[in-house]
Order: sequence, then structure tokens, then C-alpha cells
Amino acid sequence: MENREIARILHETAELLEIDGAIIGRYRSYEKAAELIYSIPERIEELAKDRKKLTELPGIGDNMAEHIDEILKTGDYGLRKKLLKKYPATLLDVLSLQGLGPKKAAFLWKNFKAGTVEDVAKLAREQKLRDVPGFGEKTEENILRAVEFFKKSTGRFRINAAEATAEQVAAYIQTLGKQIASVTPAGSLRRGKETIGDLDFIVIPAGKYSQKSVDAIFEHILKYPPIEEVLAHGENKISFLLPNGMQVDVRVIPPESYGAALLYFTGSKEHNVALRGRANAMGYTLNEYALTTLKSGKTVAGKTEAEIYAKLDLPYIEPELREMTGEIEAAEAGKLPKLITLDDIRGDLQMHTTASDGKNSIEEMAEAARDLGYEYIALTDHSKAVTVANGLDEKRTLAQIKKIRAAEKSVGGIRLLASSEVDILKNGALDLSDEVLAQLDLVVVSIHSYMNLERAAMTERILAALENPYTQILAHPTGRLVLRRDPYDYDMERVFDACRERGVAVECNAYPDRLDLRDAHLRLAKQRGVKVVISTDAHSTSQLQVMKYGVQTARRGWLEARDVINTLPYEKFLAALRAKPGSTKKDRSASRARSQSG
Ligand code: DGT
Ligand code: CA
Ligand code: CA
Ligand code: ZN
Repeated sequence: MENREIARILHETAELLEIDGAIIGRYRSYEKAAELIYSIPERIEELAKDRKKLTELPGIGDNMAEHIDEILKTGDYGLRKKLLKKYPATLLDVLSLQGLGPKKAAFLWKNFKAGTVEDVAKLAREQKLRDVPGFGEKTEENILRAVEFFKKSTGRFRINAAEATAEQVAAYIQTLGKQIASVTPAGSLRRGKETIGDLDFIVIPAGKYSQKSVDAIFEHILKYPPIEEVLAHGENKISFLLPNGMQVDVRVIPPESYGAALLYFTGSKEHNVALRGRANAMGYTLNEYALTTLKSGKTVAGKTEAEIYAKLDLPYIEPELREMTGEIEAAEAGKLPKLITLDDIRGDLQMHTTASDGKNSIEEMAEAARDLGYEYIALTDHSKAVTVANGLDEKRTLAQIKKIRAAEKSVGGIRLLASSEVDILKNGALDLSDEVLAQLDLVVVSIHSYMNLERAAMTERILAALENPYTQILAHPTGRLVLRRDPYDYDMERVFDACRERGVAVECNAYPDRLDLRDAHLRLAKQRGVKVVISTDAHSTSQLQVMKYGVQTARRGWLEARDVINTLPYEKFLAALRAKPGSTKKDRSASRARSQSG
């Protein structure tokens, strides 16, 4: 069982308990355990084999360890089930509405019998809540916005979850061995979208293609143990549902149609429609089997995507660009970007260590990054305002700088930038004194509190942070959490213009729950001439691997290596950063080089 699933059960128990009016300490302990389990890299299922290891985790006592055991054994939790007899399961959806909270949800349930998202939306639409104490017109608006978000996000999965499931399914299909020539994921996963509705696979049988070879593959797939339900079983298509609610569509295709099928099932639908229109205008038909002439039905291409694009007089268009946001025009004009790749990345500029809320030491992070082939990294523990993450005050920051300098010598083979993820306070001031900021090699700033400020106030707050001459990178600039939290509201164009004028870079945070900036915003940043960095925000060595999601998102934002400054070698990267007060760019990299060697 995945940590995520255990955390969800505990979290739902906490919310149901709060609805039930439990004493505060009780639901808090479930909530705290859920948060911990969601965030740690170790697998709870492994730890639970040794009770002592489980209870060594902060906030997990003997009782909670019992509950976790029960969840691992039964896949559910008795108290949660009991509460769900008392309240409808749809109340969990209501509880997941942003900003509603268990108190208000409980109130609506008790007083209006509103047990579904639609019930709650109806109350807000019919303006039945504006005169209710504790609610009001503003709450009605917020509820309606939250309902929209809920509808958009249900039934979708974050890319890392989709990718993990896709790898398992593909590996299973491959176990049929030499009867399979290839298994290729298509759909939104191949386009690198941040959320995935369902998984699409193209399977090519080895040897001669026949209904018999297709049926043999389906027979094998139907034996995949996790399958909950088979949704469709056609001649060359099968669809099934997995226990996590993910749907999988598999098509078995003859090898000569591989390119046409891959093109078709990669999408997007809009891109396909445009290609088909183009094909028709050129005297062809395009479907999932081939590109053929309209007149005689003769196949002109189908084996690869590239040959189909070529016959349509277009260069190959990368899957991440196939969203009908100008890629066909750019392709016609020979102006497609040469998209950045993971190999282009030479450094990672946001990560946490045990000094704040990370799981590994400076040395461990540095060694892991060096093993990934990076030339430099920035160690960016939180600053003091982020108390939940054990943020560092000025004194601890200075000590941390010393440790980072020492680690650079002891680890070797990688440059370590002494940095901090400095919190932007409510008024836009930075959470560390200028004297300490001056000591850092790199100043990354970001928001972790007061995320609901009005648009004007939020804009001013961020602009104020950019005014600070030490600010060099604006991290996770919108604060959104994929499928969980909307971005904060501010004037992004003004902020980007200020970034360009000051030379501040914006971050694409590669962590799959964030992916912030997202694709469209990255494209806007590029158009506005703003420098970009891609960083992982890793809280453990294994999380350094999430860089690929950031790169994929940057590709969806049309970025090239030259748009992203952590593709630069060390010295050039330093020179591309905003210059610190009192130093020309040249001085700075020279003095930094001196302090390294001396
Ligand atoms: P998702 O699953 O919601 O994240 O998004 P996709 O893009 O994977 O969409 P999906 O799974 O419905 O279909 C996969 C691809 O197959 C889609 O991107 C384009 C193609 N496709 C599916 N249905 C149609 C259709 O009715 N017309 C056309 N032109 N293409 C389709
Ligand atoms: Ca799909
Ligand atoms: Ca599909
Ligand atoms: Zn953190």
C-alpha cells in the first residue's frame, strides 16, 4: 500500500471526526499522522514491519501505529467506516472543497442536509447562505469557485502517479515476452501534461499481425491481477479500471500503422483535427492506421510519426507542443523551438536538508546530485518564518553557510551554493536581514503564508520582494498545488516585467505537486524576456529525480536550453544571476571563485 493511500484514509478519518464534533486532540493526531506519512520518502509498509521504527516517527504513538497496522492489513480503517455509516460518503467531497472546512461543512449538513458538492453549490447559487452567520456573499462566491475547481480536478491524476502506474502496466504487458514488439504510452502522459485523465497504450505484436496475435495479448492483459473491472473489450481495444480509479486503454496495432496510431492516440484531439484538415486539403486522409491518398486509397505514410509529418510538409512536432497553441503555424514557418532536455540541466537550485524539513544532510544531497552528473547545486533550507518546517534564523543561517562551504570541500566534484529559501513576509519584506542575505551565494524567495490576499495587495507584496536588491530567484511563483490549490491572485504581467527589469529569475518548481510556474506561465515568462530556472525542491535525495517533470513542463512552455539559466556552466550561471549590491558581475564570480579555492 502506498503512503499516499494510507495518508488519505487517515486524513478522511480526521475530517469525519471533526464533522462529528470530536475533541480537538483526537482529529489533530490523525491529521498530523496523515501529513507526515504523505511527506516522508520511506515506505510506511516497510517501516511497519518493525513497530519500533514506526513509533520513532514524530507524532506516531502506539495507538496510531495500531491504526496504521489495521489499514495495512485490511485496506481500510474501522473508525472511518463507522463514521461513514453516520454520514454520506459524498460529504468527503464536500470537505475537499477549498476553503470550506469541516465546521462549515458540518453546519451545512446539519442545517440544510447538504451532503453533496451539488447540494452545496445549489445553496450558494440560490443565495441561501449570504444571511447565514459565519457565511455571507463572499463565502458564496468562494464556494462556487471551489466547486468549479472540484469539477475540473476530479477523476484526474498527478503526472508522477500516472507515470508510476503506466510503468507497472507496461512492465506487466511486456512479461508476455517475445510475442510483444513494443508497448508505448500515448495520450496526455506522452504530451507531459501535469494531470492525466486516463492511460493510453499502443502495443505492437511481434511477428505477423493477426486477430489471433491480438487476442493472445488481450488474454494476457486480462490476467493482470490489479484489474478491478473491464470496461470495454473490442477487436483491437481493451479498457479496464485499476483500484486507484485509473482507467487504462490499450490498442493493439499492426506495425505498419505504428506512427499513425501513435500520432492519433497521443493527441491532443485539437492537434489531430488540424492535421486531418491539413491532410484533406492536400488530397490525403489521415486516420489511426495510415495517411492515404483520397483518390486511390494508397498508403503514403504510417510507420512513423515523422514520415507522416513530412508528407504533410511539416517538420516533426514534439508531443509536448501538440496542444494547438500555435505549433502548426510555427512548424510551417520553420520556427519550432529546439526544446530543452533533461541532459541540458547542469544544476539544481532548490533543495532542503535536515537543517529545516529535508530528510538528508548537505553531504548526502551533494553526493546524490554529483552522481546525477550536476556541476552545482544550491542548498536552500527554509528561513525562520516557516516554523512548521523548522526554518533557520540569521544565526543558524550563518552556521549553515559555514557547513555548506565545508561540505563543498569534503564532498568534492560539485560546487555548492550556500543559499536559503527566504520567506516573503506578508508585507513583502524578506525574512532574513540584509547582512545575512549578503553572505549567501544565492537568494531564493517564496511565499508560504497569507496566500489569500487581495489581488492588489498580493501584487504589491511580490513587487516589494523583488525590490530587495538581494532577491535573485522567485520560487514557486504562483503557490498553486496541482489538483489541490489554485494559484494566488496577482498581476503576473507586472511581476514578470519587474523580474525582467531587476534581472530576477522565475522558478519552474519541478515537484509534481507544484509544477509552478506551469506550462502557459513559462511561455509567458519567455515572451516577456524573464530568465527561468528549473529546480526540484527536493526534500530527500530520491526527490532529486523529479527534475524530469520540470523539464517536461518547460518543454510544454516552449522553452529552449538557452531560456533556462541552470543549463549554463557554473561561471556563466553565476554571471547570469542578478548581480548582488556592491559588486559587478565580474567581481562576483571572481570573488566567489577565490573564496572557493582559498
Ligand atoms: P486525458 O486522458 O484526459 O488526460 O487526455 P488525453 O489527451 O489522453 O485524451 P484521451 O485519453 O481521451 O484520448 C487520447 C488521445 O486519443 C487524444 O489525445 C486524441 C485521441 N482521441 C481520442 N478520442 C478522439 C476523438 O474522438 N477524436 C479525435 N480526433 N481524437 C481522439
Ligand atoms: Ca488519456
Ligand atoms: Ca483514453
Ligand atoms: Zn520545504
